[in-house]
Amino acid sequence: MSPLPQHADHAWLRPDAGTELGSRAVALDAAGGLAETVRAELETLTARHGGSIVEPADAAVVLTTAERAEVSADLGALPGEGFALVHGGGRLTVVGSSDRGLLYGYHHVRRAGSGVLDAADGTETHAPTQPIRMLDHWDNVAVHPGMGQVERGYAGGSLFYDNGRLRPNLSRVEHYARLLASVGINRVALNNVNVHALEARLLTDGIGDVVRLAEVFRPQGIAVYLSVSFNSPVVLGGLPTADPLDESVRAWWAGAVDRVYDAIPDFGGFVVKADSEGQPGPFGYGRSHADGANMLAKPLARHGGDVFWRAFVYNHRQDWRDRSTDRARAAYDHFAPLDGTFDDNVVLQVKHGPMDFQVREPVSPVIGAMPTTRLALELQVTQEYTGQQQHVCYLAPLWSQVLDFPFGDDGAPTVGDIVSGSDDAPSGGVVAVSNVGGDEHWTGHPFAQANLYALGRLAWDPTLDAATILDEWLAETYDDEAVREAVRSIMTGSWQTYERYTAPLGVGWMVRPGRHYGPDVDGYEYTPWGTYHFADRDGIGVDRTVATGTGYAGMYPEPWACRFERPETTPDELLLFFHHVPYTHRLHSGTTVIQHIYDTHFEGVEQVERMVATWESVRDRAPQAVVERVQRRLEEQLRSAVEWRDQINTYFYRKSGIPDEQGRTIH
Ligand code: GCW
Repeated sequence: MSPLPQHADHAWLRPDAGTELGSRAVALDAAGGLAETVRAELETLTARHGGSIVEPADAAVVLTTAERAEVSADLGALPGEGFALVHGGGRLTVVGSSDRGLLYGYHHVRRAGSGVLDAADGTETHAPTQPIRMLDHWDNVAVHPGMGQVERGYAGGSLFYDNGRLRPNLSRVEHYARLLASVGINRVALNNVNVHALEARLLTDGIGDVVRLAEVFRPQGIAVYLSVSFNSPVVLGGLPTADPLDESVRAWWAGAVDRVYDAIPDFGGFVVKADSEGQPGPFGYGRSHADGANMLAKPLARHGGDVFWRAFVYNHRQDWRDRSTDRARAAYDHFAPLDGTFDDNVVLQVKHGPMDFQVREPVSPVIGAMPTTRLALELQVTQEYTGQQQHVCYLAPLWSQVLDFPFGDDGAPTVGDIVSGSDDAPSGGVVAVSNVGGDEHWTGHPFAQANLYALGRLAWDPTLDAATILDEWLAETYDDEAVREAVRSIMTGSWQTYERYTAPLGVGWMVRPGRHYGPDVDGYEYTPWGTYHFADRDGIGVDRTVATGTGYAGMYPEPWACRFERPETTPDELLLFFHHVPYTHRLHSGTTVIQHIYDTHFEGVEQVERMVATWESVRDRAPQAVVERVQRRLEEQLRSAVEWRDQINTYFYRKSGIPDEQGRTIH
């Protein structure tokens, strides 16, 4: 058993922050489990900062719920999970729609400080846009050969499990649950969607571990989910089949679900990766994904649970010679025809792009094609393809761009609107793969904490600005203004910096196969994974047009289908995703594709050099453990960026024979 380091790093819940609220006379008038959580938070905060907990009549700040609130303002019906801030009568009253809304209101006021505490008389209400704000953990109970314990985990082992068992001491999970609640996360899935033999048993004889984790997450308003194997009736139940239309299979699932709810009455439900990358699924029995998902949905519905069914289904045994198969089409081809056939408690969980969390992809067309299905947007906080928490890469601008994408002309519903639900399809919400682990800084790179923070804030309100979220996180995480300024300058634009020195113009991949770190331009080119760039001596890119390519561009509604069909109307950053063009093709920016490749790769490295210098300038001011960790990671980022620059530039120089206009060194 390897004990976890205790959390000297509290991430954005620094004990010395929250002074404004913590130094006042505060009252709590509310009942319910989450109100008790708020009470414990207030006791700690006021004890630390010299405030006190008093009767409501004596309080400067009263925290209460709608049913008890004594305020003159007419609050109407507060939205579920929402809260109102009522300034009047010489005090601030924080009114939660329920104890859950109160918990979120508490964190809002703690975070905002005097700007909110001392605001002028008046009332404002806050509520999440997305009712579903969920993190998926890709944690395995045991360490798996070649993959480590957490699949695509870059922050040490699992926070939950060690050496094949649940950790006896869950105090770090308690702090993690607080961190999540403070940014509004309300659901977590506890185990990897690739469900191995030991992990499959969490559903049955391992349920005791799930009970214990549910006890830790419950006080923070977070429901727990399990990833389950579609073949559970076979591997756990000993049945000869897992056919979703077989009565004995349905009965097995009904019994399994009932037993889970006996143990955990507020259990959230299941996450399922089926018929994908070797996981079993309904195709194995000649059934559709709606048959599979609905079979699980029925027994869960009796208890109020949901199925999150993943749309990440594609052929990973493709023949690279076959130009008619396009992995980008797969989720749409499989799922769009099933619109309207899923049960009400099935949420189809769709990755934000059609491929796989590349640094730049178009938005998945599935999200615009299933108006009567509950859709969740799946994002990846863990930086699998964006530097693996060795590189600084602040992802909120990428996520904002996805959430703001309109499926139609300006004014059409955006991705954020669609997943927040409609009358035809209630919310599916925002689901993201977590980036935490047992690491003393939680996320490997201390600055990667900002991505987790931003994910919660954007799920709560997709219209929040990435720069504002960064400022909030900085204010909560570092107390020194010079450090904040340095980190702000390092992180702002870091997503584009990463894009500059890696694969160009939306073409994606070019990473080392399997590990997905570092450059390998042709690493995936002749593999079965369906991830090709087709570079030859004349040009590069994937022809996904309707006219001459795979037809993928036609899966979008107008104006996008027409725009993506022609290089002239495709945004530069996605050019090579949609088109195969000559190296001499001129971009909207005025430069040629080949010169763009050279320029961005030199610039990207220069930007990382500036990051290193900026961090050096505050090395005496930030916490020492953070200084050293960040410095080591920046050194690795610079080494890796140089490697990317040189391999990419050399590769394309050799292919094209076209020299750099500026005559810089290309090897
Ligand atoms: O990006 C790929 C990863 C796999 C992952 C898969 C998925 C959990 O490389 O490690 O498996 O996506 O999302 O299911």
